[in-house]
Amino acid sequence: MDLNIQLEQYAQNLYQHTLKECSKEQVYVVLLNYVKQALEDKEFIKGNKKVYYFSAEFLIGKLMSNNLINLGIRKEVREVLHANGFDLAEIEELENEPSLGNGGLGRLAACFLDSIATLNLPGDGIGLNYHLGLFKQVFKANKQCEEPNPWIDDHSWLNRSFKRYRVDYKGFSLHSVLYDIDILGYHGNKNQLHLFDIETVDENLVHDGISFDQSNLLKNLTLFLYPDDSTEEGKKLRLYQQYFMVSNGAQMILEDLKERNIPLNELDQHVVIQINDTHPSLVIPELIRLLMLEGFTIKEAISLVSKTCAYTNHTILAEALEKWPMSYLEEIVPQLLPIIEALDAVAYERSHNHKVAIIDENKLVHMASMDIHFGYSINGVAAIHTDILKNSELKDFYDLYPNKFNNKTNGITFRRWLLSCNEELTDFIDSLIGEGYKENADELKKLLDFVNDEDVLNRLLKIKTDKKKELAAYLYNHEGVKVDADSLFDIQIKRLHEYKRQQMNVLYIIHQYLEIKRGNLPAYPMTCIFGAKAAPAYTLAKDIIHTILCLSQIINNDPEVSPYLKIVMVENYNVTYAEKLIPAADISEQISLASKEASGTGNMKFMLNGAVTLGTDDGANVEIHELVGDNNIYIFGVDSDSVIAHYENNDYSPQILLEQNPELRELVDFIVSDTLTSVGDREALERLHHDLTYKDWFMALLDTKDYIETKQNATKDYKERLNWAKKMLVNIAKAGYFSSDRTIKQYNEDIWKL
Ligand code: GL5
Repeated sequence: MDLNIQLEQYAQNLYQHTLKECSKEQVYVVLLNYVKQALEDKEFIKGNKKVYYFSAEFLIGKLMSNNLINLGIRKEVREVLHANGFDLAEIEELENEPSLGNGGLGRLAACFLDSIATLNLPGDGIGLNYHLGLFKQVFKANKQCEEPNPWIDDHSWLNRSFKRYRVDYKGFSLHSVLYDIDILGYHGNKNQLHLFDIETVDENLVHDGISFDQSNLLKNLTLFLYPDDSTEEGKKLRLYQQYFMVSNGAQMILEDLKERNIPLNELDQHVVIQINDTHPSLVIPELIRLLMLEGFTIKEAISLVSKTCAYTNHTILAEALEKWPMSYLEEIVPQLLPIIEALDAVAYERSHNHKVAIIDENKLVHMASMDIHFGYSINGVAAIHTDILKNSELKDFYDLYPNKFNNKTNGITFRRWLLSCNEELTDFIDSLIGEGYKENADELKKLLDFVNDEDVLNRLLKIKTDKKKELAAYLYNHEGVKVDADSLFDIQIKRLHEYKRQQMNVLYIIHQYLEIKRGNLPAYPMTCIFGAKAAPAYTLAKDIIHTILCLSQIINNDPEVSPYLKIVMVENYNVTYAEKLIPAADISEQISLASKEASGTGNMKFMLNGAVTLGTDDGANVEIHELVGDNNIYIFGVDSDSVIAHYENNDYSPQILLEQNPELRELVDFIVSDTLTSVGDREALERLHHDLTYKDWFMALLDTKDYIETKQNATKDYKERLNWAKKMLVNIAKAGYFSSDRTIKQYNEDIWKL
């Protein structure tokens, strides 16, 4: 039936209005209901074997535009709405962004679900339905404050399922409820994201920002993603959450097998569980426990589970490799302890090496160790990251199980990160090389034929400028800052963490500010844009945000400086914001300390949208560098081997660097200058100053000089517009490798074998 007529029918049924008579909000609901029905009508992807992607985070972003694209009706819907006086972009804007993730790890999970469905592979996500999700960031007095981020309203993509399970904790049980979100492949069929929840969550428990009674599990279990774990209660709450997720997921998997009359001893032939970082690691002992309840011996259960589970490591930072005290497990899920002890014994039998123990001498249970001993595949997320795992971080494990280790370089879904967020560029690419690249991203290489075509290069520049104008208007409306769309847009958007070195970017900004004040004007005006949330208990990260906001206040209001330099830190950076920022970027800041960024995926999104990377040889930057060549990327800084050596030899000293470099000292000292303290909180600024001076654990000062020089070179090159456009084109053309379709094909061929 004609789309217009169908939408009219929905409008009639829901509101007794014609489409034209509906408000924008009503049009959104009309469209939501129409699309949900279209998804409902799609078939589930079927197969003999299915992957379950267990993850604490699914940073799925708004879903309307992606669903329209995957249904193949976005253009048609736009026309129908337009004919009725509505703008699809405005309607899409009304959707609440689900708040189910924090950073790249969660966004990767979302890209993977899209690609799994697009490749027509059976695969579902398993996670939790956090009502308030990750906090909402607001700025007050140049500081980050946290507020609840309610995102679920009466009209959402969640479908209530009839499935329920009982999850036992020591002394009590919780009954789950399940919400599913349909995940449609591009022009294909669907899988699901399963989000477990409890009925009794009480959002009113929250007061004063995001504080709440952390002990009241019946009311708080699924309130927040990553509740503050600086207290013991907070840590335990995370453990309660993790067990809830994995127990529900494991029960659902076994129930499904039974319904299909598949004997449970064939588990590994029909199911793969991909453990996304260590948050879901308890699925291993839980599945063993459930199988034992079904009559398997522990030996049989361990063997079966070991053939079913695979683990992805997403970081080498110790803070993210979770270790749970045995005492917590005893207090919360005592039923798992004998199993974990048995696993520890098996691990020791195999290795005779305490360095790979599951339970250490301090009675801490190492989740990653359990995954590696009892998973059949261990992968890192970029070539250099996997090498570091093999050769240093997890060397003892690699020596024990060399065949389990493999690399799967991350990827991104082009449906969201090109087709949806940059239609102008998409249409232009279509006009040059056809649409084949949408199914086979490698075909983007065909763009290289145009590298000397001035018309094409000028069009690319024009599209970029248009996206910058759009962003400038948005920033004016949302942040109240006027930026010049003709300036160079330099963008660093990612979680706030010292290893990502936003503080080094701060030192660059201070350098430029001081230079401009001295009359040394930059080669080109620049707008430096940041987006980042800091974990609520991560004081230094919040200090860095504070410093950026203070700098922006000083610089943007200084008429001597602001024509050449503007600073914008966007509030509450999220997927929706990223979709506006990335198409408008000229320079993509990927400046982590080499060896520390496992992969990065923002780097890929920027590249695909024609931004040029300024980065260290870290994570997937290394692969981007190899693909585009020296001329189309700006690489600086010490390499990862030197960094690892510094840590091993414990010989890095910011103090010595500062003594030898008065210029560097001037930059660092500016953080506590009268200029900055006049608008900022002295204590916070001093804390950052002190840290950089005496600690600088992520060696920002080591690379600052090289960073500033390289960024200045990039700025000079930017002036040569056609030459710069060539770099843009090469980056787009070489981005095909970073399609998550490629990544998922590799997961399937090497690990899942669906
Ligand atoms: C991360 C890494 O830090 C990123 O480098 C990586 O790209 C991402 C996906 O593999 O995983 N690990 C992590 O905990 N978050 C990440 O972004 O949040």
